Amino acid sequence: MILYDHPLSPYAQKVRIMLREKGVAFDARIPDGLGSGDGRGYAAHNPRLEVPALVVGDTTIYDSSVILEYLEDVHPEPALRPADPLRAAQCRMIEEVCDTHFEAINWGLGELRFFGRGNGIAEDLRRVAAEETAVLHRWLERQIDASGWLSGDAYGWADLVAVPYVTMSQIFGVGPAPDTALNAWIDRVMARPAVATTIGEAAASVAGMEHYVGLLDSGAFRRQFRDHRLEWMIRAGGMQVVLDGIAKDNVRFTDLAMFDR
Ligand SMILES: N[C@@H](CCC(=O)N[C@@H](CS)C(=O)NCC(=O)O)C(=O)O
Repeated sequence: MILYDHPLSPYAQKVRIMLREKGVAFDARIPDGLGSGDGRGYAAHNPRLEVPALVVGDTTIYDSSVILEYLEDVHPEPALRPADPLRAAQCRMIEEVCDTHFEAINWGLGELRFFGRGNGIAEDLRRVAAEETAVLHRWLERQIDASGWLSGDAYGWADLVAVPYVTMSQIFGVGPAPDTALNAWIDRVMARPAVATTIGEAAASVAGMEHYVGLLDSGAFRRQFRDHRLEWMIRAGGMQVVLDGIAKDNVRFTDLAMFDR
């Protein structure tokens, strides 16, 4: 199976973890031009020009949540989605909150650190990010079951979809405090080889990202400021970052023309 992804993408990490939990071999590839908005080639797989995308025969499935549901359907063992529909719905809610509100904060921190945005206001944006991350950490902590897992009485869906986001906040220096239940949960989840391998790959890829600072002006990147990410940047006080990015053409929005190919 070919998986178009990037090791630092939390959406891709969700898929890598599930494939590994289910023992499905995959060949991970970074699409040419990822992050540039240039759709020649990769748009045929995913008109949103995003990773992850999983190639299954003649079909490419995109959107990490859709991919996870597909994998659970075709590889039901070991089961990661709880059998109880209510518990499964709770897992999907945790996934939705992490994929939208949590991801947007980490992404904002990445724009500052890896792409050098936020001239003059970077510290203010980082402070907002730290405060908001703490809110979501507290929310996640309240979702932990008496069993110690987010998914109910066993490790599963909600644990594997949340761990890329919480460990990313650790990478950005705003992880949960050592004495918290959420931090203990990270240790528990990281004991899974599928998780440890995937999160290890993400952490190892950070060094490569540090080389991107300064490349924004080269035109190599036109970063995708979409939905929750755009909202976060504006909400946190970074409207000027958006305006500067548009003026310099290193910010882009969804290009619907890609769906017309
Ligand atoms: N809803 C999508 C979001 C995927 C997404 O935003 N991926 C980012 C990487 S974290 C991406 O590929 N962005 C392309 C770009 O920045 O050009 C999913 O769950 O798969």
